[in-house]
Amino acid sequence: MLGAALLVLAVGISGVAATPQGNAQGDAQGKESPATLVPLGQVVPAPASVAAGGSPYEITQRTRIRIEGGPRAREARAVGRQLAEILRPATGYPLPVLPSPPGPPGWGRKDGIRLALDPRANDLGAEGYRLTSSRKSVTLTAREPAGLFHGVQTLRQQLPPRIEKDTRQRGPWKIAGGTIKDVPRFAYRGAMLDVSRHFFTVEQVKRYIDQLALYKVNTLHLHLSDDQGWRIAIDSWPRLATHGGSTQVGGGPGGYYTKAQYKHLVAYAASRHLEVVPEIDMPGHTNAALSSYADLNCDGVAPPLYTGIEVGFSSLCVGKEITYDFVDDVIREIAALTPGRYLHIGGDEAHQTTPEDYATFMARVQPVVAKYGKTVMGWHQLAGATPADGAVAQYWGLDRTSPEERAEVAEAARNGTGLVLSPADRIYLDMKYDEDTELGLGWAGFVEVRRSYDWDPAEYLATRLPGAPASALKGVEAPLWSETIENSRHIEYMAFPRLPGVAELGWSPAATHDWDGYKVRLAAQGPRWEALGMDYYRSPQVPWP
Ligand code: TNX
Repeated sequence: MLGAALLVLAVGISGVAATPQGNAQGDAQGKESPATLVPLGQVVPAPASVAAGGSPYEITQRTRIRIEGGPRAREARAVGRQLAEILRPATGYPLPVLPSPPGPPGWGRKDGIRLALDPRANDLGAEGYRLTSSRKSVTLTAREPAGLFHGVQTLRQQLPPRIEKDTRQRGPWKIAGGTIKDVPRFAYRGAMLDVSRHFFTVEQVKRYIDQLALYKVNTLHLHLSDDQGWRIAIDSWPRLATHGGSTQVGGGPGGYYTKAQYKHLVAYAASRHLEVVPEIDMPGHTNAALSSYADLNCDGVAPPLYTGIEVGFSSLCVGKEITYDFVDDVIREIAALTPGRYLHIGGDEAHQTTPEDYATFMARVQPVVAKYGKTVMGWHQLAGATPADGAVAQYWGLDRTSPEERAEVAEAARNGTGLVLSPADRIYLDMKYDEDTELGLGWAGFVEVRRSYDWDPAEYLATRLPGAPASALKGVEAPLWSETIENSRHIEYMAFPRLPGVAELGWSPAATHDWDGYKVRLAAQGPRWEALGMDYYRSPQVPWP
């Protein structure tokens, strides 16, 4: 409530304060004025609280980025450098990153942009930050580097969209005055990319990571194996990648990540404060593995590689011991590449497996994940077996999902299984926006921008999964399945503008939820995506400038 009141107040005040400089909608002619001042807090996701007021801060030729990191100065400096790299191309300013104090003579200690790590700032938690902006300085404070990084994303959105360009642009570069205090609603804010149906290169995945980071998404779930392709090198079973990864939907060449490439991706994500959750989908969705090793098949015959888009036809052989040798090797090697907590074992659409076999399989496989120090994640069908202690189930149901299936998930949640919500008819980024969308699938219905944003995770839990305790809810994740998605342009067209809405559902307090306000903040992102060279769907529901 307080958050909402502050936000309303903030919009009111900054609206007035912004008048002399123009506002986010541009000048009287409707063109973007170079003096545009983004009202404080008019960013995505909406901050928890905003108190706008006072003079703006202007970044100039003389602005310094000062680091106060104490014993963690190195981590704070890394975020400071990232900020400088964002701001330098368009401003053309040197923006040195300096320790503070003392700094070079002639510069007041408090001038410039300050990034401060404060170990006592427990109110900011693991990811929160405080941003204060006034005539002399902008200060970002956080307890953890992730908080500083998220604060940098806010600061970036407070500047005009052309700050994102890689060539010098006209200033001035002003940040509205006031204070933002911001902490996330949920700890798990994810996006999933299916690199199996179509393979995406390291560069393409890094591009998506950067786009996710801009909206404070902190988890990248990589769907690394499916019927159409196995995308990660496993030393003890080399044909998984070399054969199983050799093609993709439509019959193109496919591909896979070497361990060095995968480690590089994980490190790149970590530098943007995202944790990678690797998924090896089992026992179904395994044709690429079954095709690579005949012994994994119950009949000992390897099927051909598959390049279509059907689901539910493959299964590991639950009754064979070699299956569990395979699973142990794969999980061991992937766990060794994974600094994050979770290892996702899929478990969806195992239509060739009896419920008994499914339960047997999961009872043997889940302890292997624990043995290698990881926590089980699975699609919500895992609730049909007995989820391991601390497991997290990813709910991808929709309004027509049966009451029995929901009850099973709710019961697992009562027994301690965590839940991440990915309702297919709300936040599956591969669903078409409407009947004219060329990319994507339609099995969960059309999902326009408003539909993907305009729901509440806690209310969803209470109404769709009654009996599941609110404490089970870890957050939300937007999956992007890639049956029809072949390149970065396709990823961007389907993810934007829906992904920022999911990010906001994960980050912003429920009190800020408001489609009419959101669509205006979202619209202001369009020019930013254009400046970044991104594609997006020009939804008629959004008042693009
Ligand atoms: C269902 S969601 C699947 C995927 C498909 C997706 C297409 C889930 C756990 N399984 O295998 O790619 O639909 O939307």
